[in-house]
Amino acid sequence: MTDAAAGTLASRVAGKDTGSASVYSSVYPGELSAPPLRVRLATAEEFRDAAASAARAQREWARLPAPVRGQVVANIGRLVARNKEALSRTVTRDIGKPIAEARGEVQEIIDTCDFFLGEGRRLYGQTVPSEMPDKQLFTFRNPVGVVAVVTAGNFPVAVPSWYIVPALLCGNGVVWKPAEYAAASAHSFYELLVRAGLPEGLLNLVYADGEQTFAGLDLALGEGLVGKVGFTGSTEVGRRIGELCGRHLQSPCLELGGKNPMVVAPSADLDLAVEGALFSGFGSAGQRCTSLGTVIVHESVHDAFVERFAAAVSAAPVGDPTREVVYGPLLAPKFAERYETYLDWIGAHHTVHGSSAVGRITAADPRAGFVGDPEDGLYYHPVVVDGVRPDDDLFRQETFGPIVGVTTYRTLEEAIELGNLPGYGLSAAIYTRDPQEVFGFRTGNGAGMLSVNNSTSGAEAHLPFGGNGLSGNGSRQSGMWVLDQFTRWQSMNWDHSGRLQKAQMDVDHP
Ligand code: UN1
Repeated sequence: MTDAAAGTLASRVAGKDTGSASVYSSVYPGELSAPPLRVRLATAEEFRDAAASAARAQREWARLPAPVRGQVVANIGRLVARNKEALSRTVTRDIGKPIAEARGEVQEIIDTCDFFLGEGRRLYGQTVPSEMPDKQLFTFRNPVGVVAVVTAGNFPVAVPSWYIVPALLCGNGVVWKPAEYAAASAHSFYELLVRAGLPEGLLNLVYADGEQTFAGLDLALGEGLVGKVGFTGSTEVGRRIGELCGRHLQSPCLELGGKNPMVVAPSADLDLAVEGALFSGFGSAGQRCTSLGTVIVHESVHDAFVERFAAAVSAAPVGDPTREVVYGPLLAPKFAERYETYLDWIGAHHTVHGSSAVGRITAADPRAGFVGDPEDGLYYHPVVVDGVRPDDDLFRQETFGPIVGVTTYRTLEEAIELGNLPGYGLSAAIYTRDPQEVFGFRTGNGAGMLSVNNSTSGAEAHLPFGGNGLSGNGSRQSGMWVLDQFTRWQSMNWDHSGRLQKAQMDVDHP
């Protein structure tokens, strides 16, 4: 996109240009020399104003019957389906996600709309028996008001849709702050959302840097403009969001990082496990929150697994994301810096532990990590580090890059303990043919999402998505479970006895 087009985009999405806010230059990570997309960043006050605008529009919106709001969700799904290829290409061209994965991501929006359009006719409350005669109890779901959605750029359209679609369906307004480096994807999705029939001001897209976002959230929460914050991103930022919301007596919906383990048991189909490890370890360059962190392989099959895995990783095509590749460039320079730090660490430690880095890389020199010329784009080699140990940084920290560790275990208990050790709890997988092991793993592993003979990535839109521990505060996105995030229960009792019946006191206890 040219600077001229970018200027138009910036002023359209960030509101009036006061000249006071800074500008972010979003670079296509696959071609660093291409002209950047320039995005004007909002101030904290503008963020608050966007929330206030959503709050004003929300009152009318909430009065629309839920099935009618469901029709708007259906429109969103139809529009996205009609523009699937264009939106997928925008995502690829914006963040370097391989086109096949970008299409999958856009499909995830369509699936989300599919699910929630029906929910408009089902936003059930309950009728509940009373302990007294001639009295009836009810429950209702009320919208929370305005949902502030703050999202990462690795899933720049699907993950935002997990919040925005059900939030709107439930009768809320939305202020959405996407990652600046994924501005083009956010803008394209925003345009489709608005075209689907949302009233003016109900959904506001605001680009802002981290500090202005925090300050803007603080203002909006303080003034009672925001009823829920939904955040997908790093554990570190999630912690700050949690602290901020706590000060305002709110609990956010948090979806944070992961250090997702894959256990490969003695009975596992090793080829299937290798395929799963390649997809979840290196697909999207390991930049999904569900990406594989460590393979925990039984010592009896370790050598066979590592040999096949290293061969598969070495053969994996990396490069131009418009082609059939396992992954393209990293998302943005800050993630490349992080990859290089880990590469340094691997270079300094792997010999100390007597282990070896396999795949395409054995050197400590960060430049050795590049595929092609570093000036071209943020293309990096995949790295498999065999022999990671429980006290290694690489074992405990989310790398958010194309680096996978391998370690061994002897008993299932040990494998479970190793999987839980980093303290995250998003996704975990086991490859086994033994049902006893499946259920032992299920009860022992602390993750919100488990896979059996399948990779750690690839959640479906109608299952609860989310994690525990460092991966989140137990809140769940997707499916019917998310309704509890974007509505608040209200109860009502209706006494038609014509007299004052007192709960607990006017009841005969046999
Ligand atoms: C994320 O990385 O924040 O299950 C979401 C998956 C994808 C969603 C990942 N459907 O890997």
